[in-house]
Amino acid sequence: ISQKPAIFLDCGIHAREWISPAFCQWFVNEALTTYGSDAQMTSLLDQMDVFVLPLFNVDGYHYTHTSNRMWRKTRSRNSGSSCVGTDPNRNFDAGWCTVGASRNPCSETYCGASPESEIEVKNVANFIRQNKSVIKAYLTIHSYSQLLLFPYSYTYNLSAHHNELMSIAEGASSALRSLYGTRYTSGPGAATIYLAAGGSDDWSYDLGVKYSFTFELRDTGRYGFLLPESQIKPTCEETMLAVKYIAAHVQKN
Ligand code: ING
Ligand code: ZN
Repeated sequence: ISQKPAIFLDCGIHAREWISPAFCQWFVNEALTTYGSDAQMTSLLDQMDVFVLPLFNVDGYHYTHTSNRMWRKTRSRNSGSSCVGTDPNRNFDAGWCTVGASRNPCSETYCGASPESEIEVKNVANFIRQNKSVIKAYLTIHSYSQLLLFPYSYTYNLSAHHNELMSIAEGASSALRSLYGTRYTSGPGAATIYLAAGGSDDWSYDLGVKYSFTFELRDTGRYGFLLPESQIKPTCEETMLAVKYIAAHVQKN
């Protein structure tokens, strides 16, 4: 039980986005091996807790290793349909299933039978609700497209903290670019990628977690979800700089 302010970080919401769980594992290793030597990591972990969910969609991720590398959704059964799975990033209770999501269980963006119908979504939402007094930031890692997104995705309306979130996203993108020159675009989800309801960052933001961001890691489409092994380490290294930039901002606020 923690009294420190906290950051919640999740990876692997979508099964085929393999660079994402790689990043959470990298983050935990960096935290454990640079605490005490890296000044920023030491100060961050002295002052804050970081809750890391290294693999949100365990069943889907497993399925991408055994049966279908391009699987996106969960693997839950849908009553009345032979199609399997719900899109966990359409299943949060944020404008649920109003735009950019489908009521068809066979769709890749199926929103589910009801908000939080997926056990993975329900449990993450419960954890964040139960700890909302300490959780100051929610970071979720996807791929691909090299974007740093923040609310809203379910509406074109700008969030109440749009200017602050945009400035943090641009600072984090600059920090990321400083290592290998990888260019990211920052902005609210709806205008930057597409309108889509039921996403986790919109839900956490509306719950009161002001610093809610969705990362879309490398690349921009040459390899897409099939990012070569040679890019895992540089992608994780540059992403760490952006995550640490956001954490530093959260720490001083
Ligand atoms: N992109 C996200 C998706 O779930 C997104 C984009 C972010 C939508 C935030 C809604 C909210 O479609 C990927 N690649 O999954
Ligand atoms: Zn995704």
